[in-house]
Amino acid sequence: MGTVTKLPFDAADLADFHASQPHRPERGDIVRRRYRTVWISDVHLGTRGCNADMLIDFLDHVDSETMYLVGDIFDGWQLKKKFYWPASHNDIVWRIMKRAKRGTRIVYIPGNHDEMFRQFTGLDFGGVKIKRQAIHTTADGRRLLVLHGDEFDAITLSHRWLAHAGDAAYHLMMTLNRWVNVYRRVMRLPYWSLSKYAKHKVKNAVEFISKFEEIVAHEAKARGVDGVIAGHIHTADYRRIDGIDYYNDGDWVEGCTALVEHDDGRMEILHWADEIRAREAAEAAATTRAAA
Ligand SMILES: [Mn+2]
Repeated sequence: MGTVTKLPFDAADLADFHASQPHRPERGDIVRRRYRTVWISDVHLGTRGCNADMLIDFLDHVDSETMYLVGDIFDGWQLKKKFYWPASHNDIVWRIMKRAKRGTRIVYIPGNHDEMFRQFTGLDFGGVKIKRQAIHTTADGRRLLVLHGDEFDAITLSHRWLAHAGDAAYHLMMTLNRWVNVYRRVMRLPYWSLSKYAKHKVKNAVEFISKFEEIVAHEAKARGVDGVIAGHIHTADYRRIDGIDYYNDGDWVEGCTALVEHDDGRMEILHWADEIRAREAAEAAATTRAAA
């Protein structure tokens, strides 16, 4: 994977990105919820699978002192095959650069799909620090190792071809997922993840996920930290494994989840489709009350 992937912009221009204008302006009427820390990963910008609208909504409603981008933010593999870059994807980059400018500490840990950023490890693009891994200290004093998680593919997948077969099957699933949700939107049904549903039905996938979680936790234990935060497998989770706190922040392709830390160190997984649903239900109820 040593080939260079062309990005929709020059990486050096990232520092000036906030000076440009977003296609969709930020909502000025929203008081943002504030957390100590936010972790997101597996956004896969540059693919149709990315739920950009949902992530823009999240970024417009949530703020934090620190934000970790835990890899696969861009999908260089797909961009290389077929160039796809809608305005909404630019708007996400713009929002991230803007919050860096406003003073949010942002740490970007590239994954395997955006490994072209790994060559910039140690550099700072307009307040976004690129790191290979990080140690995060929570408000309640726990030391958590933050990494993407593809480091363990050699152990969790016995052969490289299996990873790529998985990649093809995965993109087929994403296409189906998209059509299922176009239909559901037309029918005014809430967002539903086909692949998330399938994953929990398929025994192999369940085994793969738990094996990944155990291996990552094992590595954290060997490193002498209290816990670990990963992405990569698109499965948001919290588990206590062998004395280690294992967290996964999920993804913005299927689950649309983020991991957050409250001011007291308490951690929570936010399911953004559920948050939107609850907000819309509350708004509809308020409208009904106003009309009555
Ligand atoms: Mn990955």
